[in-house]
Amino acid sequence: MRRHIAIALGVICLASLAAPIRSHGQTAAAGCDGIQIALSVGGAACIKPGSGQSFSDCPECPKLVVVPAGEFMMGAPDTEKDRLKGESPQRKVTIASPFAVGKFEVTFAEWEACVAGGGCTQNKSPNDRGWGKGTRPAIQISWNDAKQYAEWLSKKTGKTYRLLTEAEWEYAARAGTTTAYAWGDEVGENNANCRGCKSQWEGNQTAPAGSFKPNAFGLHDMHGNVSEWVEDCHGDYANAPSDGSAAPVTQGCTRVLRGGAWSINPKLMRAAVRLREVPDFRTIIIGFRVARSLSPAAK
Ligand SMILES: [Ca+2]
Repeated sequence: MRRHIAIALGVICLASLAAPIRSHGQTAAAGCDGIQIALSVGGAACIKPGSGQSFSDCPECPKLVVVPAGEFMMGAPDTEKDRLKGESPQRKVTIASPFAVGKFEVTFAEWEACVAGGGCTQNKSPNDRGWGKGTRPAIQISWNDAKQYAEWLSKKTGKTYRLLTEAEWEYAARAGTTTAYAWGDEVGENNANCRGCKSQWEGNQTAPAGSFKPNAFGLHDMHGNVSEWVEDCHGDYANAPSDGSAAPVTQGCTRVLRGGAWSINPKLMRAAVRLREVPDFRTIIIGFRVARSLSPAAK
């Protein structure tokens, strides 16, 4: 017997997990036209990559969408206005398997669940500046703090939660586009939260997660709101990996931040922009989102 429960854009299929393994590493199940994802709470979600359908492993876990496998040109083309030195040379990057990505930046409510659950011991009460917590993205989060959250979530769910690699982040942010922003080459009006994005939060504070339209993969706030830590140490692109993996760890590594933020101008909110900071740095424009691996080997 199979029951379908509509959750947000997605459909959770409580079906048998006894299914053959597909060559790309996900399980297939009769009646599921996407990927059958075993959930921490039991049962499974049937999700079509790239559809924007979402699932989560537990009520307090982040909502996730599934990004499809594919390839893209990482970095800014020579013709891109406002391109910065570290954004080239462009190179083709292949993402071999679908993976799950937080639909939103990790929120204060999700952060507080981690603290209450005994994780996130390094940063038990990040200051919200009086803007409100709940569905606003957690701020004042260091790279080390973000790693502790992913570690707690992995332990809680038995699944592999982690930061996105830098290549995965740009692939997910572009969502098939080649323009400066996922919606085009101009920042436009009310497409995101930045200083110059013409939204109601205009350069003053964070917006509640999901206040703007999602990109083609169903992801919100990849551009703007809070700048997001990714896994990689910052390095130049000349010898960077082309398989979607993180750049090698270097001595004195600074970690990459992506997507710009509420107080940052549009030029630094482009999909190709790379900022960096030391891993224990916390500030009011920095947060993060998580990824979840989907291959059976990684749970
Ligand atoms: Ca963001």
